[in-house]
Amino acid sequence: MNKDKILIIGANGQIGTALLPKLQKIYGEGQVIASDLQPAIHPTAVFEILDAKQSDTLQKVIKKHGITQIYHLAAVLSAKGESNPLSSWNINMQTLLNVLEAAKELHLKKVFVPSSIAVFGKSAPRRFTPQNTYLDPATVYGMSKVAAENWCQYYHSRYQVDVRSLRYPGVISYQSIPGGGTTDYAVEMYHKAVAGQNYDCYLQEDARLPMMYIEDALRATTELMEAPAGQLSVRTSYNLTGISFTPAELFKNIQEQVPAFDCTFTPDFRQSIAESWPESIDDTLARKDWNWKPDFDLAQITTEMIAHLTRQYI
Ligand code: AKB
Repeated sequence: MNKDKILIIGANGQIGTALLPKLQKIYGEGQVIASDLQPAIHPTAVFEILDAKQSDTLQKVIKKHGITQIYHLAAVLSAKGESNPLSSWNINMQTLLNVLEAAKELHLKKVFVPSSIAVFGKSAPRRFTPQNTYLDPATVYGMSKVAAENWCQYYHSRYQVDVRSLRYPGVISYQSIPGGGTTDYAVEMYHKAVAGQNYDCYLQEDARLPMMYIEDALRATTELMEAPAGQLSVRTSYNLTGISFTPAELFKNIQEQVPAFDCTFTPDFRQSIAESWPESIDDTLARKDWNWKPDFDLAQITTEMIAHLTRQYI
């Protein structure tokens, strides 16, 4: 019997919504506590309204439920973060530091903190971006993730906190609509196509970015968390790759299955964020250390997305 008790912070978000049932399956429904700023959107979950900026409240929830692991998924993402940089920095850093302190003081077994391709900026090679390269992000979100990665490594080496992290690419999911990211266009395009509407994309048609299907992102997360600690050579955050495509390629791919769908391209400020990010990622270390291998290519993602969203729209 697995005695671990998991706290998800940011359970109403894109990753949290999909990760909750997966963790419930692994650990048992009563063993996973979902939390967010707003009331539960998951009818089956044990739920706490939690503002992780409040260290006392966070520690109370951890003690109340006997939490042993935290998945800290709450963050202000790249596009939204630019509308209020200081507040975004404060939210992203304060919540992270509260989680790491709680993990240290309350001797948690493991913590997961997502990072992002947003840690890279213009100085990093754009193709097959290596694990260790320049990190000069153009967004406050990216800056907060670079700092977060270093704080994770610091808490691991100084206090032996077993904190693990992945640099997620854009994640494509049907379970919820993402908010505030630069890669959100991909999910929006699927929704419009299935709803029988056309889409005006806010990125240029050739803005190639690393992306990943939610099932791959969830499997990467649980595989990293289950890997023996001794196998992990990266304690900042692992590069992680699925596939890469442009908005034009996604449009064509969707159109093959939804011939009536049309898409136009009207780039806005998010285009310059996309241009500062890699086109593809070298995730050799993830493959070597914990046997990472993505499953889904673009055609499979499109088939899955259209099937799932069609059920939601009828
Ligand atoms: C965003 O677009 O901000 C996120 C990310 C790549 O971290 N989806």
